[in-house]
Amino acid sequence: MMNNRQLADTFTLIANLSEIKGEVIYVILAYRKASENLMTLGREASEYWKEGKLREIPAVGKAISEKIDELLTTGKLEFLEKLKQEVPASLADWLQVPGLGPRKISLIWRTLNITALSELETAAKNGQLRDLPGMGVKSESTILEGIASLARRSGRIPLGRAYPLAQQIITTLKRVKGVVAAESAGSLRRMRSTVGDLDILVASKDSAAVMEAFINLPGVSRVLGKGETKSSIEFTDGVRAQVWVHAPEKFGTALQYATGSKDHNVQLRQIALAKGLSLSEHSFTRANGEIFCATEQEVYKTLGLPWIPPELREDHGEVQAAKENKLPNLIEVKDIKADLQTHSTWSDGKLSMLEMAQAAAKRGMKVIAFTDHSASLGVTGGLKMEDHKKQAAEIKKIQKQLGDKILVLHASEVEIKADGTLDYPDEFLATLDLVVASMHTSLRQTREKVTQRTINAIRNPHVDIIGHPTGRLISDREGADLDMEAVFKAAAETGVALEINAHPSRLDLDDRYARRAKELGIPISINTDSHSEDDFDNLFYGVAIARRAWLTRDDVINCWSTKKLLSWLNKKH
Ligand code: DGT
Ligand code: CA
Ligand code: ZN
Repeated sequence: MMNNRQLADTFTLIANLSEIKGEVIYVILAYRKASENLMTLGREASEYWKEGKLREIPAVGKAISEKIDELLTTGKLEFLEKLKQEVPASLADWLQVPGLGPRKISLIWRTLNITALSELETAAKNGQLRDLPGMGVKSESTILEGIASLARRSGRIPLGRAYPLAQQIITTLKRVKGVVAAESAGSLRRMRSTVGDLDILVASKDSAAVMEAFINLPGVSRVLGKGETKSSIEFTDGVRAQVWVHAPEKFGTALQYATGSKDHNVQLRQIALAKGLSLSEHSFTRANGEIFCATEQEVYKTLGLPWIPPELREDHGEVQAAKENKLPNLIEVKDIKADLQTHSTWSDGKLSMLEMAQAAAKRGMKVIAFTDHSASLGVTGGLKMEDHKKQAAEIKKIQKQLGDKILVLHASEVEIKADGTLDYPDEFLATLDLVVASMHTSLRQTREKVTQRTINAIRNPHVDIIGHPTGRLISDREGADLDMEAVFKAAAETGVALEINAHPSRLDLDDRYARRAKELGIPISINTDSHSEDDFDNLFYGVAIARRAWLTRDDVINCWSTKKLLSWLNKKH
């Protein structure tokens, strides 16, 4: 059965091939929109399908629901097979080349009869493109540059890399004369787990000075465009950034626009129109003049709405919630009082338990659980059962030194083995304060197997939390092909918590699953999975994902008082 990602990829492919074929734009946009919504859906489309409710998926109308139905029934799509006979599927990759649009692709393909990206590169190198209508030596070199930059750019940028880079850029730009404010915008400000590029907003009356500083940032390899309000650059590692400069009195409107998402902004413009206003990047306009907004608060206020936190601006119901004054009171970093997955030198961590506990206490934690790995994860120096006696004794010792600054829990990150059993027997698990169960191996098992493995762990009465449930590594590997709805069902029944692992290479659960879990009343646990002191700072990313999932303090067990947390753990054991 196809999962959401496979369905989304199919519709993106259809959109791309249709574009090269020359299909009308609104049809292409409909496919793209459906693909996007499938990617961000909290439940599998196949679940809606079983209930006969495909049309309830946003942006899925009659034509697309019929295609999903065919794909789920047969695993294939006649329409796509026909389309591929008209337009070879490998041409879709060409659209990724900067500077190459569908019309040129169609022209090159039809004239030279080439379909592979490597053939395109050869043709450009051999000077075969310059004589095609509308092209020249310049377009040849643009295409070659585009192919080279595509090779450097390996897809979207992980938030953990984009965020610190943007902070550096912002710090530099704030020092430029005349700059009143500088802030991130786009998907970065919305804290998506990956971003396409970095968008930065600057308030200044002297745009030229900002642009000059921007294109001269260290590590810039190319200037993609330089203008009065907007400039774009590419760094040597392929990361792209753009800056928008606006006068301080328009900063609110500009920031709101550049933060997006596009779909959120469409909603706002509709509200504006209903009030007889037109909202642009610069201002509101109405019959008798313009309204400028220096802050975002004023933009939303003009629309009769409370300010909406950027993490919610995905057109996932936030505008309606704002209208009804039902926006969630989103969780913040300072609400987190416990870190329930950390590692010490007892397994693969870099610091002793005492050092880790002190570092956590310094960051305001009241509870820390040491979840050193269990034995079967050999590479991490996992603990055998007998090792735990010694670890327990050391915990007792350091607890005396720490006093009531922070409570140390003796826990374990127990491996869910490939056969679905846990690494320690139940009698032993019962002796621990807390059990996190996770998978690190055999993630590519069939959906049935890997789902059953996770459910076994959830149904074990000693397991409290499932660590990084899907096992995805952002930009390295996809998560296991879990039947998430089945996992959620088991977790809801047993009251086991699911983790949002805050490490920026994981961010697992992601926001759409975390939101679905909340809907089903499943407790969430946000943990840093720290192996060193700096890792504790990753909490910020985990909380960002939780905010994108609409989570409040009450949804997250790490925010509870020590008393409530301990009584929850006791009840489970
Ligand atoms: P990304 O970079 O792919 O992760 O996604 P975003 O959301 O950062 O999108 P990007 O970088 O293409 O554009 C930055 C912002 O600019 C976006 O969040 C909203 C605004 N924007 C861009 N294109 C359009 C558009 O066609 N219409 C509207 N209303 N806003 C746009
Ligand atoms: Ca962006
Ligand atoms: Zn782990």
